[in-house]
Amino acid sequence: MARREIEGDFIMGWPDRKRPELHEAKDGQGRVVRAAAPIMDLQGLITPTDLSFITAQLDMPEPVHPDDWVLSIGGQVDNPLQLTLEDLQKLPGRTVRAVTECAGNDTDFFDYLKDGAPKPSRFSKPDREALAGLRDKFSAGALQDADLFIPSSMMGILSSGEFTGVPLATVLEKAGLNPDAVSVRAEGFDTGRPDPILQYRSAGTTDVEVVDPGIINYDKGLPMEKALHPDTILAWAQNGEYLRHVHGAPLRLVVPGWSGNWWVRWLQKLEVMDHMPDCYHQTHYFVYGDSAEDPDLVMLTALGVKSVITDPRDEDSSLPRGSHAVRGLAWSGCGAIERVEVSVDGGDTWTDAHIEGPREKWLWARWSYLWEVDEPGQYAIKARATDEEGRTQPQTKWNFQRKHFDGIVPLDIEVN
Ligand SMILES: Nc1nc2c(c(=O)[nH]1)N[C@H]1C(S)=C(S)[C@@H](COP(=O)(O)O)O[C@H]1N2
Ligand SMILES: [Mo]
Repeated sequence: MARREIEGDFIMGWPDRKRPELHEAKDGQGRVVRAAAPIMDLQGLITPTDLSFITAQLDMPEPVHPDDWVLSIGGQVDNPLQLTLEDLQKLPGRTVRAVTECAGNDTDFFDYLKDGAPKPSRFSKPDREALAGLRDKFSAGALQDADLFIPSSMMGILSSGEFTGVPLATVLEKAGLNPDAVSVRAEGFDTGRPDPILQYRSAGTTDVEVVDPGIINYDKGLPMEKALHPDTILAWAQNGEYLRHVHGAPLRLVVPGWSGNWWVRWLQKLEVMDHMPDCYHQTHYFVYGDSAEDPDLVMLTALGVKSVITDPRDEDSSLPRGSHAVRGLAWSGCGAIERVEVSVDGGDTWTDAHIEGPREKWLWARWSYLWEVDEPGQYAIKARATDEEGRTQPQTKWNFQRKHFDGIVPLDIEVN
């Protein structure tokens, strides 16, 4: 085989192969405010920080220098506290490796599986024209920034990382929890007025009633059981470095297994409560049900269980007969991946794939399957993951905000 010349990027002055890129959107001042991670092009288990996804529900706040920052802890506690970053770093720390997946990641696959809508591509770059179309369609027009987009395909709104900080439980213990404490309201210092276009985009229609809470701070009321889990941490670092502003510096919540919206960034306040607070992003958005009027509407919490085929790809269009590695990722909101099965006949028969170690509780695992194919033809390859709790993909039904997609998406490939 002819050797391909190295062409692409210069890294540290040396020519190198083409590196995956963040699919990013900038505001009018050239600052990155949204980004999709190129997860299909990555290797290993930890997403490089430069390639991690970014999303925000409200306006991006101005950065706060850690020296000018304190975290206040109050509410149903014996000793309300004001802690600096230094104070937090004097407590016994912890590092957690976990997948962060936005509740809206892969949302368009719901329509593909349910209504036979065109198959979305996990590779499509965020599309400015599509956003302009969305603006027209929903005519909410409230996106403040002309250069802002919502990734049209809502793909790649996930990444994984190694987060370092201190367990939230340790801080709560220090403050002395009252016996009637049931939740911890975590508040960020970002503010804004929720843009109805996000709700319309989620529901795929303007025909949903959208509550206007006015200008709010981003907040979530974490139920006490999850708040006290030792892996729920207040993190100041990601992948071996202090947090970047876009990821919530100086301090963010890391809530392994639960969708990204729980991972409150830019923390300024923890309020222990004797009830579940009525947070907009918990009781109106990031809720699960058949419609906004569903009497059984519940807040979204743990992710389902999910696999993605990274090789081969729909885009490969055709492969020669022979042996091919089918490879991918699998993860769950409820623990380590126990099993991944692969079908090369559209789901009639399934074979176990090899799960590559390590299998960690909150992280994704890589898996692979050697596909020997002698017959030319059209193939649909599927992967199906099961976690250590015995939950098999998919766990999540269609829901009106189309959140937590974990369906089985066939890979269509021609062999000749
Ligand atoms: N304060 C604050 N925290 C927030 C948000 C926000 O808008 N404000 N967005 C949430 C959502 S919906 C997601 S998916 C994650 C995204 O985290 P990242 O941008 O660091 O990847 O942050 C969460 N934490
Ligand atoms: Mo999200």
